[in-house]
Amino acid sequence: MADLTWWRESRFGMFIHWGLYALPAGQWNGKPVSGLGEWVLRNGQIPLDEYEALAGQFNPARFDAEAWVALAAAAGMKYLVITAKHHDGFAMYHSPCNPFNIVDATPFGRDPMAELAEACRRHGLRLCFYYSQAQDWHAPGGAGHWEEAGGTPWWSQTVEADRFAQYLEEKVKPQVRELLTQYGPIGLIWFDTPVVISREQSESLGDLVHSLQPDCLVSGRVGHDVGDYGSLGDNQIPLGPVSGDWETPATLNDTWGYRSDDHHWKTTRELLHLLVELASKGVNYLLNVGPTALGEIPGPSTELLRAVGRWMDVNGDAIYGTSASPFAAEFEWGRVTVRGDRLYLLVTEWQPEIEILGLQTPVDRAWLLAQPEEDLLFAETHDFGLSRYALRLALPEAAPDADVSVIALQLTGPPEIDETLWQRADGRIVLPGYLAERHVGSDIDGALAATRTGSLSNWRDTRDSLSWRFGNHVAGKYDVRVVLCSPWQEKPAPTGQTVRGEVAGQVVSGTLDAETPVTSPRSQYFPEHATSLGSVTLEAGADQVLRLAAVTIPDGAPLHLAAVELVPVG
Ligand code: JFZ
Repeated sequence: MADLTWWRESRFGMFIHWGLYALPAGQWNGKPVSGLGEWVLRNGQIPLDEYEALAGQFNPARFDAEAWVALAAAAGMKYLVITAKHHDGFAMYHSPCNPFNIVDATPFGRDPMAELAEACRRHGLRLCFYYSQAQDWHAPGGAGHWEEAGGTPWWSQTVEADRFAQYLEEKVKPQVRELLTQYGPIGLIWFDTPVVISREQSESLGDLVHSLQPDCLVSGRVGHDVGDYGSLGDNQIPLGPVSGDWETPATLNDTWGYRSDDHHWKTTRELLHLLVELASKGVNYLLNVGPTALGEIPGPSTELLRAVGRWMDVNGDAIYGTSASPFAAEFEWGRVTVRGDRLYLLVTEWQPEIEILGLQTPVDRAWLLAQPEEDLLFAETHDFGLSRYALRLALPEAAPDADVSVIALQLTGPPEIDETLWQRADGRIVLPGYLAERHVGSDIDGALAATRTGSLSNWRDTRDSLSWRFGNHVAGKYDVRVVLCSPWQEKPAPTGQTVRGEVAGQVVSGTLDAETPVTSPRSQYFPEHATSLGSVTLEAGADQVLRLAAVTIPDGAPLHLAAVELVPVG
């Protein structure tokens, strides 16, 4: 097993999608080509010889490895993953085994990877390579190659098994060998889109990497869960903390490779929230830039990364080397990370006072990372009746950072946490899907499942049900709301299921719909909708139980549950 220490401690890396596709930049014959920039060959159905001819025009005279790596370093990124070969099959490095490469086929004639390797050494970043092992639209035998797909639709990724095996031996393995022998130590190989690859083939690629460089990591997208760590979906934020080692690749706008008409840039605030959100769930953030055909990282990307870097200069301690929040639930004021005896509170919603529930370890000292000399005032209380631990921190009037301000808490030892889901300071009781106890009464096939990303999905069988234990310190009337989340980026969750909730001897029920969007969903890419089932009246208690059963689940409309929430009424 490869050593993941450096990768875990890094938490933040730069992704670079750079290739011939930066020349058409999302256009072909003057017309925009829908979809991802680096997919222009396929999405634009460009004849191979015309695409090959782009190499003759590729001359990124402004390419400056030092500038790229200095930018990554200034942003606080610790590793850099660059497309050595994307699905178009073009090697962006000097590949002696295959002439379709930047040194042999372009007027540029330089090897950018050699220059990047040097710059990375100077700045102490790990150089890593993206390599499309299965899809290769240019090499005979590669998945998605025109001729291989002959007769089938142009987007098909089929290929005959023995031709694919030959391509693996003749192109992929020799090129992976080149990448791991020409540039010194490589941090990881980011394989992608395994599509047609067999388990055996994935394993043999992993073995090849480890045999050449035992410390080089292999990304999960090599296929069949063979990698050293997992890759979440693009831009994906898991609903809860993940176990194991995961990374989310993410874009600054909507495209990986350079696309001249994509101006949909995220804001610095959005980027910092993503970074913080992912760190609080124990996930690495691999943030992409798409340099132009001249070799420049677009201006808006540079500015955004510099802004993130300014935040990291002050607050990096709350990110590097930390682990996911040790708390079961999330807090309404922000997110948490931990390193040893120190908790970091990453406050996104600044307020005069914040409350942390469930921390049983005493606090020694609290301060803002932006003002390390000044102590913050805090009070620890323990309600013996309810056995509820609360830590309250008084915050200065002005947030030190408009986007995310970080409070460090030095504890007397590693944090010990009471896992009860406590009613929050804002009065809400939030019961996340991923923390539900599952009662599976159906055949295992149809059973509801918690996905690796923490959401509870694919609840298809009315014999299954859920329950949560929770505590509330305020007696009163609560509206019971069921929140569905999109199972996949931007597609709304199916609705029309009838569910029944039971708490403290009271029953509420209703049919779920998509009429009321949640204004602050747990993830900005996965829309959520809340349906009210009616209200219940609760005494205060530390041992409440809410059960959720499904009365009807229409065909094709499994439940994808983000949470059940009890919201105080009146
Ligand atoms: C792949 C590539 O096809 C794409 O061009 C880009 O390089 C991206 C980083 O990776 O696309 C994917 C692969 C997997 C998912 C989404 C897009 N996924 O699992 O969500």
